[in-house]
Amino acid sequence: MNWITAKEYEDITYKKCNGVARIAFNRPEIRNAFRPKTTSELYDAFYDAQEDTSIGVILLTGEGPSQKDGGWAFCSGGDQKARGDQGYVGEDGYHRLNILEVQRLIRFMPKVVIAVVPGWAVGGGHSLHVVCDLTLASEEHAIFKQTDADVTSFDGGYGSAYLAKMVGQKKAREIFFLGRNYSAQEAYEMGMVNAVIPHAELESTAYEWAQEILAKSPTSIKMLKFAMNLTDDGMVGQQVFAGEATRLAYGTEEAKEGRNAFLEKRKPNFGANKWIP
Ligand code: S0N
Repeated sequence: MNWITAKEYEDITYKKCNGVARIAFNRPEIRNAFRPKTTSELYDAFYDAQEDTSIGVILLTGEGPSQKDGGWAFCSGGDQKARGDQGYVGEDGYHRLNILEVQRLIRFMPKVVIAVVPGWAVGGGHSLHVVCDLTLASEEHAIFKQTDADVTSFDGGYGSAYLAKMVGQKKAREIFFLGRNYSAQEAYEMGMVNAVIPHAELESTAYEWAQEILAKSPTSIKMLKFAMNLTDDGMVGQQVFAGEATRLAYGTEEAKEGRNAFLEKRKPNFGANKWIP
């Protein structure tokens, strides 16, 4: 793997290699907690990866270990030090919840996002792994935990309701109501982790999974992701799926005739066999 830095940021790292983008939280001393600046940077990097036609898979992970104590983290959620009396305060002084915009970008982007969890996935960090398409976890260091109910947060969308679809209602309520620690193996058995990987092989395995996906049909992968999202995303899910169907329809002879007829100020002739069953 020959990762090339795609853009320099303060709170995250962003690299690319052979069709794969790697976005990593880079505040290991505080278990990769995010502040409004972090989420703005995340949004920017994810948007770049979405728009880059050479990229098909994005790995979301956390840099580490902490120089202070050697601890590993994917992300420990909202930075409690950046949280004022009214919420998370950005450098501009405004209170923001823009991690939810990052969640939506991950959810709706026509590419596969893999959470690569090298350590703690906690609070809003846990919600992020839930919203990713796949999760790979470090056998030795990954720990999954929901502290929302300890610090008066409540991710009422993908982090909880979608989690319940993934692991079942009783288990999701246990995760949120008790806030216990779960190992990678326990998370795998619950159905919220795809594979438990020895820590030293985590990154290379994630890259291999990405390469396997990259060998598939991009259109199939995109339509499958949107189809699987659709039933849980309501009208927005339908809109995203139908938007891609429209894009495909534009490439047909029928669509070209519709456009040409309008431009030539004549009635369209869609041909004798227009109502294909
Ligand atoms: C991650 C935990 C379990 C790790 O424990 P461990 O290994 O014992 O390490 P510590 O000694 O506790 O931590 C090491 C250093 O890191 C700092 N630190 C850790 N996490 C954070 C954090 N989230 N914010 C700020 N600092 C953090 C520690 O303070 C320590 O530093 P020093 O040595 O200087 O003291 C454990 O650390 C832990 O439980 N962390 C807190 C987890 C947490 O409660 N996170 C917030 C949960 N809520 C959210 O994430 C909501 C986020 C959000 O924006 C959102 C999302 C969706 C919808 C709504 C919202 C909303 O805004 O509410």
